[in-house]
Amino acid sequence: MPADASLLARVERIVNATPAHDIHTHLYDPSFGSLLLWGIDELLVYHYLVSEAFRHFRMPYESFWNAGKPTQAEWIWDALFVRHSPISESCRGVVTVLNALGIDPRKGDLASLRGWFAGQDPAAYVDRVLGLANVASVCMTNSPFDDEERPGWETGFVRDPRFVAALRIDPLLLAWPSAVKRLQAWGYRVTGERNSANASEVRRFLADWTRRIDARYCMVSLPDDFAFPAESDAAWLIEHAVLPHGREHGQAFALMMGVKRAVNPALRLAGDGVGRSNLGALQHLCAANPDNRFLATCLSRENQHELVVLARKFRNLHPFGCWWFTNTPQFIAEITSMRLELLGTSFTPQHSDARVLDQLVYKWNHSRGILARCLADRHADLAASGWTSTDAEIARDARELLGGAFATFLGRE
Ligand code: FIX
Ligand code: ZN
Repeated sequence: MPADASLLARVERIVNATPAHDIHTHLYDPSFGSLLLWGIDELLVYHYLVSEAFRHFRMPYESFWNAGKPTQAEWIWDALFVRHSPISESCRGVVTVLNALGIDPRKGDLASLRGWFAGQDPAAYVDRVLGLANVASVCMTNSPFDDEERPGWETGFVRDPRFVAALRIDPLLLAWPSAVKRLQAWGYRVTGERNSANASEVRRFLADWTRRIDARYCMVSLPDDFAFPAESDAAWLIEHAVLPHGREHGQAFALMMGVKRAVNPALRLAGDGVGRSNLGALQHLCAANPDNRFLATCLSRENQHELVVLARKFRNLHPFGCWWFTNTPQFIAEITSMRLELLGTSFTPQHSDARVLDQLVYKWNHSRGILARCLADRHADLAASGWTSTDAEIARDARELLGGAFATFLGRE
């Protein structure tokens, strides 16, 4: 039942005051310099906005890509904020960010917004954004296959403890023949054959990178047609390298399921789509590997109920996030309520997937509001059944949902 205004206000106060641990982003430790994106131009050229702006653009795709970032940002601002109301979730996000920073987006133009951001000190701005978002830690997505990122890890740097690492291995699992060449160049004795020598070298690679970056978990995003067991490189590598590595290092494996990469390649990063996954693959992984821990999020709305039911059957499975195309108020509310009703607080309702630092502010502001409403409604139902919750109990729920249950699942309380 919908919570009354006073219960809702209590839960909102508690949820807003509880720091969140953001378990999946595309942000970087500030030591990576320009890899950590921030500011108005980056907010505007976010790939979510690029695909929305192309709903209005008439220009050829290449004209957009050939223009510099400032021009792209101006075109997007004009199409989505000037010529139309910014009512989509990603457009509203930019408005929420500006508002939280004390900027009225309706006063002044893009030039004045740029002037404001240009005046910010990057280090102080990181503190300010994390403070406004009430985010205690940010998990990065760290790929040894990323040529811009890898040198930073190889050289080493003083870590910002708020930015924790996750080992991303899409190219290893989804493009094995090319990954073999890269691993060879880095000194791993792989040939590409599916044999134990190759599996053990891949495990050595995973172990080296796990130690180098102190990876909290290992992760991959998978296409909608991912199958397991299967006669595929990915299935073989998961079974013979990733899962043994996970058992040896006590490391969870995160599967982000259901992305159809490059449905429209002309849109580049904005061109990925969604497909319904076969969660039988995840069921098999969880059932056959009780000593491994799995984190999972699904991109397709149609997979959400099945994922929650699977988590009721397998305690080695932890659902997380409302990912990308499900990160809209309506779907967040639907998915979060369903998870609360079927799993209690033993899941992680949200991750931001932020690519631009400032987005933490809107992603967490919007998500917290919905989470508070869903949680308040559960406590209203509970009260109607005869159990009145205390503030301390609601605060415990909030801590679990905003990172506590995740840490427990990973064994890192
Ligand atoms: O695979 C992923 O981690 C996805 O989140 C990204 O590839 C995607 O581009 C994104 O930013 C979604 O929010
Ligand atoms: Zn992501």
